[in-house]
Amino acid sequence: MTTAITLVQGDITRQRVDAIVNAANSSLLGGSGVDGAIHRRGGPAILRECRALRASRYGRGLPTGRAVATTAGELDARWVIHTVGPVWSADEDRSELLASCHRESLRIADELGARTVAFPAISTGVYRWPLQDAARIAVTAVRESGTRVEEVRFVLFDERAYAAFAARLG
Ligand code: AR6
Repeated sequence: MTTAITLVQGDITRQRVDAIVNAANSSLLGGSGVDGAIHRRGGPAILRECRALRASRYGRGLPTGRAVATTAGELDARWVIHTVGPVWSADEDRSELLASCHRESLRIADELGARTVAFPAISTGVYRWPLQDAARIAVTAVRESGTRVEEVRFVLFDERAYAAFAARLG
């Protein structure tokens, strides 16, 4: 089955999808950017599950490039899939970790049976990944994932991010 890749400019917390991907950090305990917005709008149930994950499977935190699901709380979705993007580095090529965030998030989505999944532009905010390059890595990883998800929706916060993804999709 082919996965439709769609683009929307807007706020990921306003999307109605089966799963919303969060650009989290290893602590899973919240942050700024998308992470802050998801916890604010999703309410305390998400953080409760994140704390439980830290107390069990992920005592040392969620490693970069991996993904884990929790409830979506009050968001219009069933799950939030938390993934940890790599911090951009000019000296070291961390592209494989950014691709892994997309693959692992979709693997979890497949396990859950999610059919629609919204992704932010992982690592392009606080973690400073250049947008064009992040768009290339994200779109390629989704295309090559073999996921059963029917729609992968990239939700881009501003015009610049939208343009970078639109250029990549052609
Ligand atoms: N909806 C969609 N996209 C958004 C939203 C939103 N509500 N808010 C911001 N963006 P960032 P990162 C865009 O910084 O670079 C957090 O503190 C934003 O414009 O959220 O992966 C975590 O806890 C940018 O294009 O994530 C980590 O510590 C993109 O989302 C760290 O930041 C990603 O920006 C992760 O950094």
